[in-house]
Parts: sequence; structure tokens; C-alpha cells
Amino acid sequence: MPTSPFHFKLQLFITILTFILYQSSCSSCPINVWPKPRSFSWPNPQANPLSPSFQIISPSHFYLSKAISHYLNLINTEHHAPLVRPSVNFSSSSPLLQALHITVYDLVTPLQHGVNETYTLTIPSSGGTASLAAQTAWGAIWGLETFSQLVWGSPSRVAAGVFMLDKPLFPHRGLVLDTSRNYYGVEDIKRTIMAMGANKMNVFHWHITDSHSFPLVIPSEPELSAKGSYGSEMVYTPDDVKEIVEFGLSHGVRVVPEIDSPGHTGSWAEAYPEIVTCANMFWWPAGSDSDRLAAEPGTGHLNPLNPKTYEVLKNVIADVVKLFPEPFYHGGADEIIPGCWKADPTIQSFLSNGGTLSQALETFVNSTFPFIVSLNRTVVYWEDVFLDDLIKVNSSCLPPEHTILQTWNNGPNNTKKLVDAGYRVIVSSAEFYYLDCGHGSFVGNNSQYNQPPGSDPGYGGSWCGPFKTWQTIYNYDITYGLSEEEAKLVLGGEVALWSEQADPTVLDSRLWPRSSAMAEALVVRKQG
Ligand code: CP6
Repeated sequence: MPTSPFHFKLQLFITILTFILYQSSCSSCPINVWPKPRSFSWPNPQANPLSPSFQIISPSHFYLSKAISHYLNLINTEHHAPLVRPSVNFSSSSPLLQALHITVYDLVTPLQHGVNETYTLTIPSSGGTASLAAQTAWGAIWGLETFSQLVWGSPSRVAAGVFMLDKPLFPHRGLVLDTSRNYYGVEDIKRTIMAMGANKMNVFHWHITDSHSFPLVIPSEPELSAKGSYGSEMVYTPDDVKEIVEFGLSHGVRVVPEIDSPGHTGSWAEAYPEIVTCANMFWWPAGSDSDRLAAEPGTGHLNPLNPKTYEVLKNVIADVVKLFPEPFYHGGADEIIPGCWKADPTIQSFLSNGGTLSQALETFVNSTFPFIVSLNRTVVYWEDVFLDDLIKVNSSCLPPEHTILQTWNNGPNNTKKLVDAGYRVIVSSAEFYYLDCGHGSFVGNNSQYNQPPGSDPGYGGSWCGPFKTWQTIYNYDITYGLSEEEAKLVLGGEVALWSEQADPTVLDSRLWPRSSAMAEALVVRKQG
């Protein structure tokens, strides 16, 4: 059996030639696969019955085998009836499809950013054996997803005479879930990851901690979750994390942890009040430079000048890196509020001795970033760390080879500023990709609530409306306005579900189907 990349390329070449020949006979056949594969041909739409003893034959690979069980189970139990049934010729006396044969050329590359996700799938019109070929197990998992979508009805039939070559346009197709403002159970997270895999989305960005609760059990700092979680049942233990990470790998989904800091850390004050500034400050003075971000009471920031901060934080980082094998580590660093740091006397004297808030942030980054890099992690931060107009670090603190910045404050200009500074970028534009505001969410200002007059209009005051439809999300071009060279640094996008106004009861309906729109746009839609 050919095993080298050369053979893989040769096979791709042959498959591509086959396409060119076939596509000329049927250039726009509809096919029920989401996201749409990059290219396919189905010149004479027909379906064959799936053999009752249908099997999947594959090389041995721990996660691929788990994926095969999952898909066999789906194929054998789901009997899905597409809303729009493919109008194809089907006769139960046609030849049966007996097996799907999987070839994987590289069985060792772990799931990681930029892994080869290409697969080819051929289902002959004559029954017998279909073949799926992929460079890696991770591409093969996508091929299985596609195959499962091509089986429908009861008794099962399968599309036949199909040739497909699929690979995503963007390597990073993610979803952020905030599990601090509201707690989500392990089953909610696994269900979300499974749905991501069904959409060929490959990064679950887990915004685990924030100001409202600290649900992650950190073995070397157990007080953080013991005191900072919503309750002893509302935590993620190391076993829970392992279960989620393993579940992700079985579905082609990486789990990237985010421990947001130095901002968004009010919950840390339950265990360590001495390292958190402004944790109990409820309202910002109206119109101050502090009411512009993170419209939440007591957001809390780690004190960058207190050595104890780094003692605790480094323990947290070291444990998180042990819990999550994933090579990316998200450090947050969004929405630093001047008044929160200024509320602390030690920071006040630092400032009155000529220090600046940006220097305080540089101290924080210089005391943590090299440590994270030393643990073999690529660091992701929100764009604020480099683009905020009041508090930001010099780019020399953040070498682009170790840093990825995630933009959320809209528009192509921020993305352009980031890529022009040499950073790789993940796009999470709040205007297009923030899903937290559902239909009927509050749009307006919060003045009827218990806030001092003139205070921040509050969460939802400026962003919740209008509701983003799937079409809005689908049509968003994450590389809009960039040159081809600049666009190369855009790794992909992430939709986000912040949980101030979301919890497990609305999880599925906020995320789906709108996330599927981004999934297809990043896999196949021509940008620009
Ligand atoms: N929490 C954290 C949030 C937000 C961010 N970080 C956020 C900001 C603006 C909107 C929605 C969410 N709730 N930690 C920004 C990255 Cl509109």
C-alpha cells in the first residue's frame, strides 16, 4: 500500500483530473452535505442501498477508531430524512454498498493547528466498496462526517457515483464558550463539541474562567474553584477536562483553554483577595475612562505589581498546560479598565512615581508570557493587549512567532493593523460572530435597572441589536480589505457565546444553526 506523501499527492492529482473530467458533465448538482465540500462531482445522481452488514475498514488509530464507532452508530440509527430529498434514481435492487475502505498515509501527526485536513471520497455507482483517503486521521474523520451525511432514509440508501475532494479554506474554525458567567455541564460541552465536528469546526475555545465564577479545579491551587465557583457541583475536575479533551479529539476538535487575565478575574478574589484589584467595586463613575468596557460590576483585575499574583498565576498556568495537551494557550488580556487598577494604592503610587498603566501591563506580560512559551505553548491573546488605545504593550513583548491575536472590535482595520505588525490573527468580530444576543434580547439602555443615572448603558446597550441572522454570518468576509499577502496571516474565525445572557437552556438555539453558517464560509466560501 502506498504510504508516502508523494503517493498521496499522486493520488490527489489523479482525483483532481477525474473531477475535471466529471465536473464538465455536471457542474452544479446539488448535494446534501454541510459544509459544502470544496469540490465534488455527482454526474448521474443516484443512490444505492446500504448493505445491512455495511462495514468500515480502516488502519488502527485510537481516535479514528472512536470516530468510526460514532459514525457507524449514526449511520445505523439515525435514518435521517433530508428536508430536501436528493432527487436521485434509487432502486432497492441496485447493487449494495458493502464497505467503506479508509486509507490514511500519516497516522502519527497529532491534531494541531495547520494539520492536513484534506480527504478524497469515492463512492462507486456499482456498489461494493467506497474509498476514503486522507493524509491524516483528522482528514479521515471529516471524510467520515461527509460520508454519514450521504446516507439517508430507512432502509438506508447512500449516494452513489460521487467523487469528492475536500479541504478547508481556513485552518482555524472555532467557537468560544464562556463557562464563567453561567455554568455548563460536561454533557452540554460534549454536545456542543459533537455539533462542531458535524460542521467540521475544529477548535473549541473554552473561556473557562472570568469574573463571575472560577469553575476549573486547579490541583495546585484548589482554593480558586473551591471558593470561586458557583458551587461544589459547578466545577470542572481534571477528570472532566480529560473527558472533554478526549471527546474533542474523537471528533476532530481541539480544546484550547483560556484563563482570562489580568482583567476579568474578580472570581479569583474569593480565594486571594490580596492579588485582585477593584473586585468589590460596583459602579464606575459615569463618563470616566473606566465605564467603556466590561460592563459588569466588580470585574476585578490581577495586580501586576504584587509578586504573589505570579506565584498563583504560574501555578494555574502550569496546571492548565498539564491538563490540556493542545499547543495553543489563550491568556485573555482583554478589556483592562483603568479605574480598576487605579483603585489599588500600590498601583496609585506606581503611577504617581511616573509609571503608566501600559507599563503595568508590560510588567504583567513580561512576567507571564515567557513562562507560557517556555512550556511549549503558542500564546493567544485578545487584540486589546496590542490595540487598546489606553492600555497596551509594546510589540517587542510579544514576538509574532509565539503570539496569535484574536480580534473582536470589528472592522477590517483592526485585522489589518494586527497582520501588518506581523501577527497571525483569529477573527471574532462582535458585529458578525457574537451570538450571545438571541431573538428578543434586550436592545437599548439599562437605565430602568438599579444603576446610578448616567452610568454605562450596560451589556447589550450597544451590541445586541439587530439580531444576527445566519445570512449575516455567512456573508461576512473575514479577510475583507486585506491584500492577498495580509490575508495569509488570517488563520480563521471563531463565533462566540458569552454567557451573561445565555445558559444551558438556550445553548443549542443560540449556537445552531448560526455557527454552521460560519463553518461553511470558512471551509468553502470564496472570500472577497
Ligand atoms: N467577556 C470577556 C466579555 C467580552 C469580552 N471578554 C465581551 C465584550 C463585548 C461584547 C461581548 C462580550 N463579555 N472576558 C471581549 C473579548 Cl459585545
